[in-house]
Amino acid sequence: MRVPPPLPGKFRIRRFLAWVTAVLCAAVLVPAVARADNPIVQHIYTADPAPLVHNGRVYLYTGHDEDGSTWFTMKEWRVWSSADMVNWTDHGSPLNIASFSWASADAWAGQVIGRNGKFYWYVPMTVRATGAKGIGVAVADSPTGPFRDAIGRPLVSNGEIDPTVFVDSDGQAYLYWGNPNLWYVKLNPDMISYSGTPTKIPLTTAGFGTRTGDANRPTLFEEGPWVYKRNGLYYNVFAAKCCSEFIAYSTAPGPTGPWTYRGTVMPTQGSSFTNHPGVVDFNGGSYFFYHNGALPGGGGFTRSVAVEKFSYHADGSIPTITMTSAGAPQIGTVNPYTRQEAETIAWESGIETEAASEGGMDVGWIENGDYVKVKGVDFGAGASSFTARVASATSGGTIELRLDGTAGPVVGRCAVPGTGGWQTWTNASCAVTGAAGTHDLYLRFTGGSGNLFNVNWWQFGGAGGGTLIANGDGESGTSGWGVMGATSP
Ligand code: FUB
Repeated sequence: MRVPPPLPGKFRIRRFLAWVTAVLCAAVLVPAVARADNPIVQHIYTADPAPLVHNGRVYLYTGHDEDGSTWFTMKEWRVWSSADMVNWTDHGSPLNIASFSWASADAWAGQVIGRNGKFYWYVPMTVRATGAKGIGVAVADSPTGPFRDAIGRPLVSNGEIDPTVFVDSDGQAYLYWGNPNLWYVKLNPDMISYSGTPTKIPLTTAGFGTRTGDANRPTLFEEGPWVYKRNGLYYNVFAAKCCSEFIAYSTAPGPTGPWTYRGTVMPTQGSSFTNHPGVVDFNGGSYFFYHNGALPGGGGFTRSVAVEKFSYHADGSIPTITMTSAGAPQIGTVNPYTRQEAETIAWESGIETEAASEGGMDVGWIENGDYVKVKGVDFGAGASSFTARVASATSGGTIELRLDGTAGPVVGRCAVPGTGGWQTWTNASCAVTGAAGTHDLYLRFTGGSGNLFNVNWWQFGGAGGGTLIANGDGESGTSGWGVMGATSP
């Protein structure tokens, strides 16, 4: 049992609640074993998922609910990515309210799409000059950014939110958004301007279901549209009814309708009165992203993004999907003999992440007993060494390498020295025995009191690998994060 440490206010509430949960678990003798992998991110609250498949990875764009929020207090957007749907790399925040000189607040639900070798991120915010909601567009050369305001003003601003973007097979791009209405406009090929004027999609009960009890909103459509095409059928998956919301969908023979209501995708569940859909196909499977309030301290304004795998019915209809704490199954295994980012995580306890001076992110704010779980690591015939890139402004500590649980067998203990600074990096290495075959790897951190050290990346050496190589990495966006068995869609 550990007393929650003093922390900047930003982290205090969530970590205190995590500590309370840990104490309660200990009190009822819950064993320290492998655990669920949903929600996807545990070290911050995330909301409004928008997945994008690119070059064999799923990039996940989310909002960020501030700790202790009592409103949708959201200042930045975040990027995560995975090649196996269970271990997610934290790419930090390449876009925030300050990226848009004309915006004042509310980094709410957006979506990213790739086109012409660039990535366009459509996001709703409050327009400072009017106080109304508008939608901005940011552009980047990589899915992880950096993103910059593409036009220096709102692309559209009619007081409504939640853009979704879709490029049809004939090359015509559409931007849809709305709450309480549902709008679309045809984007030009440059993706940062449009032709014609924003048009309202008729919200009929045939198209979007029947809501009872709200004379102002006769249909179920509330917000958060997610539009895509599959096998010639156009889908609009959306947050329905308020409040609490559930996820419903409609289909159409064309991008602008006519829409037919098709029913529930995900019932109201999960301790958050909003939900928000994101749907992709990846590596031969279909995945539904959503959010809930499942983390300690979670709720309507402290939400977390999660994912489930599903299969369309033969007629193209979407099954009813239920929230789980297990999440999607892993695709392939992780190769420990290539460099892995420390911020590639299936589950963690106690850590935070931050920008690393060497590029990308590192795992920091580590205290005694904190851990990072990496799921499904294939050690092959066996590992013989471990190296981690570490930094410590104090006297360091130890990385325990455990298999299959925080109390699982220790296959190595790596001493981390003080390095003279939290961003003064050195390699710490140690011998490894007993790590062969496929296991969940737990990096469990031990030491004295207070913050111990930071970890930027790690890599094993041994039978399956060789000497340490500094290859590309997940931080750079598209290469090098080795997952054996995974293929591009
Ligand atoms: O996250 C703020 C708002 O809550 C989003 O824009 C809506 O979709 C709802 O999830």
